[in-house]
Amino acid sequence: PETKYLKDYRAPDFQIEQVTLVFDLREGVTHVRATSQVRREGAADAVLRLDGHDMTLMSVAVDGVRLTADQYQLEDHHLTLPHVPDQFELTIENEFDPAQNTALEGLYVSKGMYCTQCEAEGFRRITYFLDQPDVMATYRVRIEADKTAYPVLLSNGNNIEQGDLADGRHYVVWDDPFPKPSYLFALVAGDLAVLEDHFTTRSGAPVTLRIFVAPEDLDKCPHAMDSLKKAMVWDEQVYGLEYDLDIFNIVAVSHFNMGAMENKSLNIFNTKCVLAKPETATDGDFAAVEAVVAHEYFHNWTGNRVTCRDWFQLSLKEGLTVFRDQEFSADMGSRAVKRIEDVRILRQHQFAEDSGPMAHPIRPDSYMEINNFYTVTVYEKGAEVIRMIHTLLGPEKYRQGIDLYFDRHDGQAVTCDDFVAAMEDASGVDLRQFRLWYSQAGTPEVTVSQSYDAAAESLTLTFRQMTPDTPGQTDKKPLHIPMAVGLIGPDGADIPLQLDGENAPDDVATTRLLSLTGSEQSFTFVGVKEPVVPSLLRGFSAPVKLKSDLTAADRLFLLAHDSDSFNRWEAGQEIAAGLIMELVDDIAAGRPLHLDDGFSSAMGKVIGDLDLDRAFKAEVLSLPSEATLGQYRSPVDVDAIHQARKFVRHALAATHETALQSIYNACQTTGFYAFTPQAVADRRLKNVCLSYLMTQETPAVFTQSMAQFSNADNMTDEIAALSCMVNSAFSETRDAVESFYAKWRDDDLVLDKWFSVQAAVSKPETQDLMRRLIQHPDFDWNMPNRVRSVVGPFCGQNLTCFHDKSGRGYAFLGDVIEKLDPINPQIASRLVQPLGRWKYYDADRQKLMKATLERILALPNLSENTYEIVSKSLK
Ligand code: BAL
Ligand code: ZN
Repeated sequence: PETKYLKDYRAPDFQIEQVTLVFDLREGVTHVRATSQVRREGAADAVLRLDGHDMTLMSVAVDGVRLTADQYQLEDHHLTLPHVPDQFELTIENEFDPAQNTALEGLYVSKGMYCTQCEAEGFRRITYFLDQPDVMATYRVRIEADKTAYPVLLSNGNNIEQGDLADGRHYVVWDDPFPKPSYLFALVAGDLAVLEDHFTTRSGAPVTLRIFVAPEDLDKCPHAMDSLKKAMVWDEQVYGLEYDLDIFNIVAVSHFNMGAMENKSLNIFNTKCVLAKPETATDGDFAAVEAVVAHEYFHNWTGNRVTCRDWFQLSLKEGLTVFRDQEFSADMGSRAVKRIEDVRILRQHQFAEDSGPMAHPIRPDSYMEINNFYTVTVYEKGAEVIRMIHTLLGPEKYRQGIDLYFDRHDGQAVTCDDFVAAMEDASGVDLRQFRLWYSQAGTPEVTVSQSYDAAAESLTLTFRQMTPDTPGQTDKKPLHIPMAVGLIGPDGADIPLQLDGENAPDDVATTRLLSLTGSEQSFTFVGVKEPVVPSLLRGFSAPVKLKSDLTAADRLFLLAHDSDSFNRWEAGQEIAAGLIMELVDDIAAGRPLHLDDGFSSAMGKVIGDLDLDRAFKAEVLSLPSEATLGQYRSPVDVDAIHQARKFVRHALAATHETALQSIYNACQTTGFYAFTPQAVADRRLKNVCLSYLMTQETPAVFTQSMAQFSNADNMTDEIAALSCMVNSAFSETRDAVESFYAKWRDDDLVLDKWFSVQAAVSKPETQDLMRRLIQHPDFDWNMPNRVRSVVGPFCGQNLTCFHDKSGRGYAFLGDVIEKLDPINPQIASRLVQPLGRWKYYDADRQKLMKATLERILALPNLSENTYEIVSKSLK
């Protein structure tokens, strides 16, 4: 496959200003007629080269005159017209069968309904077109289909005409007045139920809101509708952005590669990210629906009104929109917990990506297959970069920058540089060095040391930064890192901050933002009358790895006192990670295991602290994951990490059993399910306590789990109890697994949970179980959610099984990729990625992992998606 480079970008030679599409949807074949108004923008001799995949071309006409075959060139992926006028009408007719489209890109069929996914390059599977985001046209779309099977026909914009046709067919015409790139085109045809609501924008414009779903899912829509209205209000209040059309539609689709898609006025959602009711969706699902509904809605401005010039700029819209949805969720629930959750994801997944074979900057320089770059780096690290701009500018100047960005670029396809320039010009803050965050890959490592001068009453913090080499990038330059710092006095209170050479501050701000710009830099705080403990990188103010000379006692002090809740949590995590890694050494050396008393009593205080927010308490009690611990050291000893972490959980539970049990009892929620921060916190803490208690494997606690499982009126409690039981040794667990299946076998999203819970069980028998799960009558290779639910937890969480030294886990993944790649390359290329971390494992596992990658690379007709990942993984 060909590699595309950012440096090769050229503005298009032609623009398509308007396109009229006519879809004739019939059993076995869909016929498309596209009539485009084309205008030359480049050289007089430039040829018109259209993109197109997997279609049968029927005819091509220029200004109504049909071309003969010698007047165009048709290749696998292109249709080229060598001689065209400067301005003309191009009419193309083509056919394909959406029912055969298992890649789920372009137009396809999911459970009897037609739907589309065009980002990034799906539109070229619908018609021959200039399928790139800097070509922006207005669209008029006529859809014709059987009226009984497909009563609902949807596309972007406004419904301007509809009527009946012969033979029981009907048609609808949609018109979208906003010019848009082809990736935002959408079409849906199906037999769908609808939840309808209304919103009035702050300037008084009425908007009809609709969520279309399979009829049996109608009772799972109210939460998404509620989330949509909250997002609309939030965007008006926080960003001054209003909705701009009369209609906003959401459609839920079962077979979907992504979480959701922001097509103009017709968002298409994976059912998983839109459907929720208490009996079937967990609190985590409710939160995800709220976040994703908001994310897609926010794209209407950050993505649609202002879009990307090219796909290298993907983070322009994704990083910014993730930052917006993170802040929205923080405002809707607990800000402190949201930040912790986001940083957990960043560390576990993005830091891993940044240290692996696919490491890339948030604005990549090159790619083979753009679908491989919808990554945690472009999205989550991209959001951290926007967050740092927000931090450096402050909220007011950030908002001025946003306003200037829209003033300058509404209706345009632009670059990340355009965004940063608007921020810089509006604020006067120099972001020249900061721009390196867009072009440099890798996670910066910041080392800090402190020296206290009692005589001078000063504390000097010295920071050093270094960004490791990543594939294709060496000798990294120092970055502009915003480092939020506080100093905590012996009484546990923050002290006022004054840097050497500064006047005493007017305000009593106790968090100070330092700008690290050099590879080594010192800051001296004066007026520090007593030794203090520094609280560094407050709120995780930059996506870096911080190494400090804080002692274990300092960290215990921070865990008890830090006013920055993120750092308070962080101190606990750091202590836990340090202890677990020491236990890993003990296991290797054959020493007996012992839980550190200081840590145990600190955790005891957290457990017993009645004033501590319950959601926060649950976060502190949740130890770093095995995957996160695996990043501390190489080669990764998966078995020892699992054993050590399990030992700590078991020992903490044994010591604090009574307290854990009383919290469990105190957190029982009563009455109807509510998705409120307090109720969510109660359920989360209760279930964290249950999982600790279950480590003791007593019949009493098993009975307690079984009772919770049987009596639960919500999925959060039901699946948490099931998960506790399947990880225990009690044989009665089998009954619970079977009864869950019998109860939920007709609900795809719940059944996904049934598969996931089993695939995550760290027991030797899971190897055989995995083989049975992919043979199960409810397993379906064509359903991305189902495939992910089985393979994802096995390879991502169940590290002892996936990395079993026999190589059986790797062989399983190899078999999965062999089967899946021809069906759905996008999903295959995602799932194969854990093998790319081979260099972090011991020699025997390295050999097995590489052999599996080589086996995949040798597969005939391997997709470009999977080829890119596997070939880069083997370098
Ligand atoms: N644009 C692809 C899906 C999303 O990020 O919203
Ligand atoms: Zn997005």
